[in-house]
Amino acid sequence: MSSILVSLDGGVLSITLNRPDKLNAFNPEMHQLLKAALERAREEAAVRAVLLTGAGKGFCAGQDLAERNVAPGAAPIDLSVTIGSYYNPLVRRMRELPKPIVCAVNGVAAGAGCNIALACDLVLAARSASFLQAFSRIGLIPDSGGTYFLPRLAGSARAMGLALLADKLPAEEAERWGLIWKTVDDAQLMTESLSIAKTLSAGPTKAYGLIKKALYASAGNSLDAQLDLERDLQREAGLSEDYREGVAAFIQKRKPVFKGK
Ligand code: T3D
Repeated sequence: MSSILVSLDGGVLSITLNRPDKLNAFNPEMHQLLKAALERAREEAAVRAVLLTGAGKGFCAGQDLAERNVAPGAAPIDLSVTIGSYYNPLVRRMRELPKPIVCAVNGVAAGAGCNIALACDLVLAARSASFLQAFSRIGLIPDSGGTYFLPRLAGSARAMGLALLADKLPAEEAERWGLIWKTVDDAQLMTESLSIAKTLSAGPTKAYGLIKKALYASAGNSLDAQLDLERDLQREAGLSEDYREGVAAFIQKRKPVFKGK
């Protein structure tokens, strides 16, 4: 069975992390297949939204630690190699994808698994799910963007508490803290996440890509720089067929039919 399941249905590319016995922990094969799925999402015009979730009871437990169990006396593993070749490119690929990524967190999201969820554009979580910066439990620091996302989403006091104490944060608290978009009943998670992904897949895809660009740039920009960026990106949006259609539909008092162009 493949460690990543991929299916395209009506503009939504569903990607399921599929190592349920390991709580979908990452190994190199899973990284490579996830990379291929996200490249497909970028290249294929038929893909207009992505839905990311995990198989089984967990979302993702980060790095597969069975691959990090070094024998006494053996040389340590240089973690910058996997961070540089797998985790960082993954987070960049997700943030730079010019199409929305909806994440359905179906269970515990721990370590890099937590931060990969936070790197998605709209995060829904099952009420029973939880978020865990597990890193300090094993003597590491948050990676995969954790030290960037946490203070920006939840503020530095909460970011520090999550990173130092490595306590499980229940989904409802994650929602209250502004880490995620929404918590839903477990039984509703996939229906609701898919419905949001389907809505997005029928939307103005180019504008969504530009919205991602603008909002993700804002954390590092001054107001002046952000206003300039908005001007430039709005120019691009204004040249799209979907903008033309949006205005025409408004004037004609009908629903717009966006084509993602
Ligand atoms: O190394 C690098 O390349 C650098 C990058 C690092 C990125 C990272 O993600 S570092 C952080 C790695 N992840 C963790 O430290 C989390 C480890 N897992 C846990 O702490 C717990 O599993 C959870 C708190 C997430 C969930 O606990 P619980 O009690 O619900 O489940 P469990 O019983 O611990 O796990 C179920 C099974 O999944 C279990 O296998 P078993 O005993 O039934 O055969 C467990 O060993 C396995 N599992 C869970 N997490 C991992 C894992 N196996 C390998 N690697 C894991 N990360």
